[in-house]
Amino acid sequence: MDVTIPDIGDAEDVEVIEICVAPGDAVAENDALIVIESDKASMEVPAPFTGTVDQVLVSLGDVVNSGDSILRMDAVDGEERTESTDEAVEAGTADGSPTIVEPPPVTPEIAVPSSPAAERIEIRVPDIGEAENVSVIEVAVAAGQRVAVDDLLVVVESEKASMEIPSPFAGTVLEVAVKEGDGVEESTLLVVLDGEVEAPPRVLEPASEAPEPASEAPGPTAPVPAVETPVGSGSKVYAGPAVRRLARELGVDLVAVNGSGARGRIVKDDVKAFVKRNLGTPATPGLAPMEVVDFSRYGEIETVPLSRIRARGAQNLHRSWQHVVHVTQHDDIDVTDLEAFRATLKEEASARDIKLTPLPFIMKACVRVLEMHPQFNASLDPTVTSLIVKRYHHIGFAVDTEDGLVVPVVRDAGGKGIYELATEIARLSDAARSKKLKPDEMRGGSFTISSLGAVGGTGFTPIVNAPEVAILGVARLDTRPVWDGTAFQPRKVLPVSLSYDHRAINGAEAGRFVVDLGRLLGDVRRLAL
Ligand code: CAO
Repeated sequence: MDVTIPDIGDAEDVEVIEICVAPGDAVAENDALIVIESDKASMEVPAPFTGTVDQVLVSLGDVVNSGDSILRMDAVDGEERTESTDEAVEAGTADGSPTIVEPPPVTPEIAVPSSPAAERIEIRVPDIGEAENVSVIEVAVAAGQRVAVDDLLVVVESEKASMEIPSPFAGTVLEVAVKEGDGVEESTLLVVLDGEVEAPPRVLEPASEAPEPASEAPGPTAPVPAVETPVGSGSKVYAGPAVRRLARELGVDLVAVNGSGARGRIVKDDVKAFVKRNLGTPATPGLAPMEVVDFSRYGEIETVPLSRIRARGAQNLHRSWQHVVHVTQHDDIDVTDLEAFRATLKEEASARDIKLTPLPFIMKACVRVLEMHPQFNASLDPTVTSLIVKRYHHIGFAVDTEDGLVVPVVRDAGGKGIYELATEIARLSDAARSKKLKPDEMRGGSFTISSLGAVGGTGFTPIVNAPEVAILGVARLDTRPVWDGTAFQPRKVLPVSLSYDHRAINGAEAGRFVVDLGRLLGDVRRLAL
């Protein structure tokens, strides 16, 4: 029997983003067969009956519509079926027909007093169609926490779809009215905000009645069912309900899992691979817990919740710190000639609307040194028995944003010229600061640079961005007296600090890396060789 795409409402040309079965697979009624995604929702198409998959008729990325056949199944329960799946859906028969969760409407339920200066804003569960057994699976905020527009507040989930409810306004959370596990329904109060309602919100009424937004200024967005809008926090989880369920069963925090699906979506295999990897990792001896101190005994205190980016960053840094055997190699590089060259380019660069800082030169030089020392452009396999050397050079760089540290990645940095690198660095750091980075723009790095050059300092110990094996820290360049054998000369000196995983790299190799980097940055004509 053909299984078809059921009625998906107004959605058209939806994409197949996950195929959960293969020919020969035995499936139980309601097991997910494929996952489709429109711009508003992702939906699982479940098996209409227990049986065996005979043939899969669609591929990843295919575009489908209501009524399209997606696969062929043999029923094993011996039940004679006379109606087509489509007919069953149209007739609205519950038994055996594929069920979907309609994409919820795009209007968050917000009760705002009419005055634009209104402060108390109630965020409620929006219309969730016929979804049943909806519960809160994640509460992302706490009372007292400051939130920005679009920051995640709560994730609710039915049996078939999960929906993220973002904040429609910037403000402070006054009250969180639900906790994880609470059952909710349409209009259940979730969060009360002390909102900064400066401009008329973009969506307060159903779309058809809403006035056109006056500008492109960011406004509140709708709850996003089953998917996150990749706004660049990198901290939200982009996964469907079945994957969330599996993760919960296995005790996996999806925040730590990298998605390999379309647009970085986490699929079941990612969760399984994550579990496998962690099982293969030698156990770290337990740490004695930190003493819990009541600081208020010693004076006035204020508890400031960490943003999700900071909280996630803290976890990642701690994980890297625990797993990586860190050593840091410091050096001072004479960049007098580079700085003179950069000065001659200033005008030309600004005519191209480019701000030419030392960073693109450093990035270019790093790629050349990584080509000479490929073991730095690598990752250890989870069992620490081999080194996975990458033939590509995607260079991450730390960007300091209001919400915390974000590491966008410049793809194929070696193939780009200095101006192109400068443009890409500026584009990615702007996107990071305006929370517009796409998840894919933060993935796949093979080496990272952390530059505090604009800030100051004479050196620091960067933490390796595991599973990479090395990171270059760059401090502020300064004019110093350098002895040339007969006299002190004023030279521009750039302090660098290379942290590396000593399990993958020896100290002598790291020494040679910084010496070669110094040679290239000391005479950038060598970059052309
Ligand atoms: N020494 C002296 N001056 C430097 C310098 C250095 N090493 N690096 C940059 N500068 C100067 C630039 O030339 C620029 O000066 P002008 O405005 O006069 O041209 C100024 O500092 C500001 O540079 P920038 O920060 O705008 O640009 P950048 O290319 O150097 O860096 C970025 C971009 C995104 C890396 C940076 O803005 C940033 O966020 N850095 C912080 C990274 C961080 O937090 N790292 C720590 C993470 S923990 O490991």
